[in-house]
Amino acid sequence: MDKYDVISTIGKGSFGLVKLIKRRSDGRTLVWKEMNYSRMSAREKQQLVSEVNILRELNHPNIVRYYDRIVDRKEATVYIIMEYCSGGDVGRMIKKKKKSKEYITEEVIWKIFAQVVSALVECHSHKGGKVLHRDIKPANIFIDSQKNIKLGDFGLSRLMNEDSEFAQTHVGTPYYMSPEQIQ
Ligand code: 430
Repeated sequence: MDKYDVISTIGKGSFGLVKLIKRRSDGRTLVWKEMNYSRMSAREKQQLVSEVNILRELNHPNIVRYYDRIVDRKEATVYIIMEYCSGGDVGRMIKKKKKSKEYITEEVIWKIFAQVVSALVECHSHKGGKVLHRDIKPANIFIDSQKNIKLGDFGLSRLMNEDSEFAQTHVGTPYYMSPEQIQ
């Protein structure tokens, strides 16, 4: 924990807080997702462990980079340290554009689409089992300072390998569910 300085809070959710932090060793700006696991069920804890394990293996320019995790047993809190995407998420970008009655250009839409597809190719060809994201939506697509697109939030993702059954549970956000999930 003393390797980082907390700068501010950037977001809140049912999971906990997301904070902007600075790594002391090199001054690099990153974020951490703070999650208290004291009231989580065994299943939710397992999901959290699996999210971290999936994230740390995915190393791709269009996937939010995982750096480290800290477990504070006394506070029953895990901190997942990730890349900072200063452009925020595409969900917010759409809302802002709508409010100011601006269009997103077709060029930008294609750029976002192509980079999300690159991220998916990486997930689906992951050695050691395909990673299914299962919740792709504008709010889970982030933009970095150089306008690169990064797929994030693998909280609902599943690893599929020879010994896993096909995931049959219904998760995700209904608007963005794939036809095979709807089926
Ligand atoms: C739950 C949280 O998840 C996030 C947030 C990420 N993030 C990285 N840089 C950011 C800059 C601004 C806002 C969010 C940023 S990456 C990430 C993830 N799980 O991969 C999240 C998700 C969607 C929208 C907002 C948030 C947040 F506000 F809580 F951070």
